[in-house]
Amino acid sequence: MMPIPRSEITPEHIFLNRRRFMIGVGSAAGALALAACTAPIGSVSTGESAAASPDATSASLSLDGDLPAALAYGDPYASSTTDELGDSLNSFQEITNYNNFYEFTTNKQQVAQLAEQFEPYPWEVSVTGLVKNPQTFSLETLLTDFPQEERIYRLRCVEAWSMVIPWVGFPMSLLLDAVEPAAEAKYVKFTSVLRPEQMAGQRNSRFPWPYVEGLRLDEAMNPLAIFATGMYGKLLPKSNGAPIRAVIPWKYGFKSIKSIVKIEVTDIMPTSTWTNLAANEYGFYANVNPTVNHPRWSQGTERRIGESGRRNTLMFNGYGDEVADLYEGMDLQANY
Ligand SMILES: Nc1nc2c(c(=O)[nH]1)N[C@H]1C(S)=C(S)[C@@H](COP(=O)(O)O)O[C@H]1N2
Ligand SMILES: [Mo]
Repeated sequence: MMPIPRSEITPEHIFLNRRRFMIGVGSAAGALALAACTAPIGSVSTGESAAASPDATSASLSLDGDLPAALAYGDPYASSTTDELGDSLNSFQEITNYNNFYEFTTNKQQVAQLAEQFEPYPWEVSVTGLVKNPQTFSLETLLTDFPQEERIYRLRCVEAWSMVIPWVGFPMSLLLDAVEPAAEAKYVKFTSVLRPEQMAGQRNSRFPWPYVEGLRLDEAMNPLAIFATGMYGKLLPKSNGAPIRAVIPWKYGFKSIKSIVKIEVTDIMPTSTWTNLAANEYGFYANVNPTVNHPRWSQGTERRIGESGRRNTLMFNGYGDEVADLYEGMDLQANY
């Protein structure tokens, strides 16, 4: 186990990474094109909101062109070449060609190809349960009503590989605030899309579809928890959970559920797909923790994709300053 020097994870550095993007003025027309998936997206450009970031420089992202072009690989944009620890970003190519997305296949290198037939537009996310203001959000509403910003995060898979990924998205807390959780709300349950006709892996009954996940409400409200709508300045690629997925950077990757269609606020601890499959191996919390090994392998080190050799795994994946207080007084060995 490696202690994390406080100096290495100053919140300032993280905040500097939180460059904001705004969907441009052309977004109304663009969003309609997005929904219909028939017309060019027009000028859906994400220009920076100067007020939003202390280090704002002029950088503009262009999602101009037809939807397929907007999603096409090439010209990936990120505000920095590293995360706040100085670790290099993984390339767009790496991030989109080494995926866990069992709805398509268990072969990480074949997800991208099999996901081509998936149609993420139009899209809606319903938010219900113990809330005062249940709502169904269209993708264009999610993109335009919530401020989109860049978050460069490490992603640590429970299988002991990792990447550094420049997401674009917005805090989960903003969406939850919008639906106004009731006083008795304690947890949030997420459900992925069920579309076996477009998702080859869902025709495999080895797994209980749809994929589900959950968080404690206070975990979901933590400022680091986001819904990602993009990556490298582009709309979220299909292989990474288009058009909207969770990213909870201090937890093992399986908690970061992809292609979300349903969010339910509840007072009952939700189960999750991986807990259902093997509760002794994958618990509800799944916080990255180098001192709690998986029953079948060590969690002390990890392989950063693109690097040879191994790195030490950091407690809470290096985000302890921001999330450790969520677990104060808890036995993290028992609550794995
Ligand atoms: N719906 C769904 N979400 C999912 C998965 C999945 O198979 N289905 N895999 C999880 C796992 S194990 C990991 S490590 C991350 C991988 O995200 P990435 O492919 O964007 O790197 O997605 C998570 N979210
Ligand atoms: Mo994973």
